Amino acid sequence: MTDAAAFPVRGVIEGFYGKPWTQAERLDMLHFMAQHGFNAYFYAPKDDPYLRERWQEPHPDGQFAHVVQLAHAARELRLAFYYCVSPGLDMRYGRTEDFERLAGKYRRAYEAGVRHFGLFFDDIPQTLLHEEDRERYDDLAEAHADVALRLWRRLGEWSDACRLVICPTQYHGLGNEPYIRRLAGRLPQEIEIFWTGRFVCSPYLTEGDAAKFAQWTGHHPLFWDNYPVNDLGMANELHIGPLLNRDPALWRHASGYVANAMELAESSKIALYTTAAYLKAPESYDPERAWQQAVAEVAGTTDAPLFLRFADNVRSSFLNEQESPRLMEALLQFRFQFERGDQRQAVLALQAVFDQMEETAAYLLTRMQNGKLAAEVRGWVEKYRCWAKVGQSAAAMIGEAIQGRTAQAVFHLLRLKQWRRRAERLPQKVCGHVMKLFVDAVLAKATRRR
Ligand code: 14T
Repeated sequence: MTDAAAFPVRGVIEGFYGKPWTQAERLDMLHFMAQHGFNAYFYAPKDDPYLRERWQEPHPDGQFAHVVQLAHAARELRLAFYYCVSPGLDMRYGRTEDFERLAGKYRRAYEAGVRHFGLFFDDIPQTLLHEEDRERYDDLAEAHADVALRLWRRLGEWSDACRLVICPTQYHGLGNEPYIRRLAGRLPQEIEIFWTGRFVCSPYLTEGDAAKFAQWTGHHPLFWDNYPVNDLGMANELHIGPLLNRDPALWRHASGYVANAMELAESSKIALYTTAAYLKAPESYDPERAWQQAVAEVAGTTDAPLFLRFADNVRSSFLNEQESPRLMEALLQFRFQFERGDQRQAVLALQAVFDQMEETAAYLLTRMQNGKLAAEVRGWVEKYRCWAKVGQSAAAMIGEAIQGRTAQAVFHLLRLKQWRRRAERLPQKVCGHVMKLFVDAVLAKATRRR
């Protein structure tokens, strides 16, 4: 299978809630994307007010100049630049006046050379807001289809090179829900429809689901994958693990695949690198191998081994339940050895594990080559360091206790509790429940002994 046969659209969307990327971050991301085989960038930050709350107003000149600069940079790099407007918070869908405002918004981008457009109806109320629209349309789907079709016609009058992507209000599910069927049924196949899969954040995307969506709606879905995005309720997770559980045959029924990125632009490149590997050759995608290569490229080959050691403890996301697999293994090993008899040996090995963890954290906090990556992940590495200190204290405590040195053991117990309090005050998710479970078990034993 060749590249061209797989996903026709291979994109990244700046579509998260939170601080939009800076212009420098965007330009850098466009280069990264071009280097790795992506072919489309979607400009849709939720917090650019002129795309959403104040969609009716034109971007101020300075900000629009940035949009134009991006569009030009994208063209140089042979990437499609999608300009995405979300009028659904207050648009009166049936009013000519509102439609002309909307069309004017796209026209300005068109005149700057943009040919790819997004019309987004996501994250708005599920019902028609205005009395006049309720009189005019049967339902929300009919209103959205009407606006989309009028826009599609208008874009066609400007140029037949124009492309249009719709984000429906209901963008997840099976594709057989009334809204999406009524909307999609009215739109020609050339208008693409975003879909996040069964869920907003879908743990799996399968060929079967994509095929059913296509059957129900008559459109091959344009997958909007909410990974690695970490906004809203996911803000304490750092999504730097590999893309997982996307069906190797997904492309057979998809018009494309677009990854929603994190506000942390540099860190996003790690997951996006693995996404690019998946998109290039979905059938032979090897997540672990792609991940190692991703970290080698983004963190640099010198730092990659230490960075990977850390990254193994920030795996949890809706894609992955199992946190800190290597640490977990070491802790199970410790319990086994300790209970089997060779307690001193077990404690020494445990100490080595946490010493290495502490050294890794200290290195990443002070000496990383990629300063931007270091700054973005700092909070998570600090948490990692706290857990290392907790572990070191626990190991030292156990070591003293088995030699009957109670006073020394109590000293380490107090240090353990101090570091644990510090760890618990940091909101970042690191090591999942692995360290907490370990510490609880150790403390339960320690208090039973005395
Ligand atoms: F339009 C979409 F396809 C989509 O996924 N929209 C948003 C997206 O911008 C956001 O980054 C993403 C991840 O949090 O989820 C969607 O936003 C939501 C989803 C919810 F379930 C916002 C509120 C929700 F309750």
